[in-house]
This record gives sequence, C-alpha cells and structure tokens, in this order.
Amino acid sequence: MPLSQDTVQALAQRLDDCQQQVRDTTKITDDHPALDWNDAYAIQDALLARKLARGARLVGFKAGLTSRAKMQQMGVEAPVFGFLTDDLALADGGALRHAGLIHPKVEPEIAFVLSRPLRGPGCHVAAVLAATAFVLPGIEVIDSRYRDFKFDLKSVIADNTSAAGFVVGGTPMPVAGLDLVNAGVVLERNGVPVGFGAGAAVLGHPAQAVAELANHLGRHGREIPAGCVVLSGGITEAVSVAAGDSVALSVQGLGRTSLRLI
Ligand code: OOG
Ligand code: MG
Repeated sequence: MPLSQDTVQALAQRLDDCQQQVRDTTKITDDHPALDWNDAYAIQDALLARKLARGARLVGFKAGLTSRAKMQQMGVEAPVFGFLTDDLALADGGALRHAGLIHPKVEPEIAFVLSRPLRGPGCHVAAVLAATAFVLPGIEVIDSRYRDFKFDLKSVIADNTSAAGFVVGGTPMPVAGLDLVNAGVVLERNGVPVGFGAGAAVLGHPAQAVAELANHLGRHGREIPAGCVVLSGGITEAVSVAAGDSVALSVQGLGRTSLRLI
C-alpha cells in the first residue's frame, strides 16, 4: 500500500464531500499515480466507515462492470465491487431528487438475496444458487463523483463504484425453475424501451458476479451475509436520466420495478 493512512482518509473525505455537496472532482489517480488495488479498496472502506459513523447501515453489496456493454462504455476491463447503505435504497416506484446528484445514470440489474452467507475463495455459480433465497429485478442509479463520468478502475473502486441509489421489485422469485441466463431484460425511460439484454450479459450468468463478489470479500476475510441485497451489475450500457424521467425495468420471470427522478 503506497498510500499513508492519512492520505487514504483524506481521499475518502474528498469523495464523500463531493457526493454530499453534489460536485465532481478529478480522478484520484491523477494526484496519486502509484495508488494500488489495496489502497483503492482501503479508500472505499474509509468511505463506508464515514457513512456508518453518520448512522447509515450496510444493507448490501454491488458488483459493477460485469458486462461487456458496461466495460466498453466505461473503457475498463474487469469487475469491481462496492457496498450499499440504507440511504441508497428507494421504495419500488419511489422518487430520487435529480438536484441531489451530479450526472446520474440508471442500469438494469438482477438482485440476489441470500438465505445463508457466502464466503470465498472457491465460490461458484452453483454455490450462489444453492444459497440464494430469491432474486428480484433491480434498477441501480450510478453517479460517478469524477468529472464527465471518466475514471480508471482504481479511482472508481475508491468512489464506491459510483453507487448512488437502487430500487428492487416487490415479488421475490426463488431461483429454482428460473432461467437467469436467457431471461430477457427491457429498460424503459418514459415508457420508451432504451435498453435490452439478457441475464447472460453479466459474466455468462448473473450468479457468477455474486460468486466473484464472495471471492473478493473472502480475500479480505469477509463474507456476503444472509438477507442483504446484492446487485449483480448492469446488463446494458447505463442510460442518462434527467429530472422528470421515469424509469421502469422488466426482467422475464421476475416482474417489474421502477423509479422516478424529480
Ligand atoms: C461504475 C459502476 C458500474 C455496473 O453495474 O456495471 C456498475 C460506473 O460505471 O460508474 O454499477
Ligand atoms: Mg450497477
């Protein structure tokens, strides 16, 4: 870890302030080119600690950049992982203030909720399916704190992988009998379909993203707890949203969920 504890804390504060004050910043790797993967996740951990100290609760995790469409859109080549706190959770059909965000985009995802904890290494699709209580359609709102939504992998990890909000559907579906690989996905903005895909877009099977999250957490001596929500990553490119937009997602076999920007 080339960065000192003080620098890690200062960078977490910089990203936290940007989110709270709704302003962007330059990539942290511009100032700290030697920053390594451990530094990037240490900054993310420091960001989580700041939010928990303000009274937030950890309610889940997210995998990001798990589809080719997302990797190409962002110009990066590997999945990243982040955390979800309760302040990011919206009620199904709920509204998010556009003025509280810098340059938000939405992503169609499949959300997993586990019935028992999962810990890597060695976690795989079958282990995830065996530990899954149910799956739900999920819309993630992302809002990079970096100027023009441009970043490298280490910078976006430090920024909690652009997490800014999420909503999930209200009908839990057990995975038995579901075909998450072929499940068709349609994202609509203001009633117009703007993104299409299938579950397979995420690493061949969205449960693979959950397995990789468990393996990532396992490397740090942690696990995915039962009952928390896991977003497995955007299936299509992220879609920009403006105040007044309504966004709906339907996933074949899983139903619908929606949110609004006001
Ligand atoms: C990084 C977060 C990506 C996903 O689902 O791929 C992500 C970003 O694109 O800002 O959440
Ligand atoms: Mg996402």
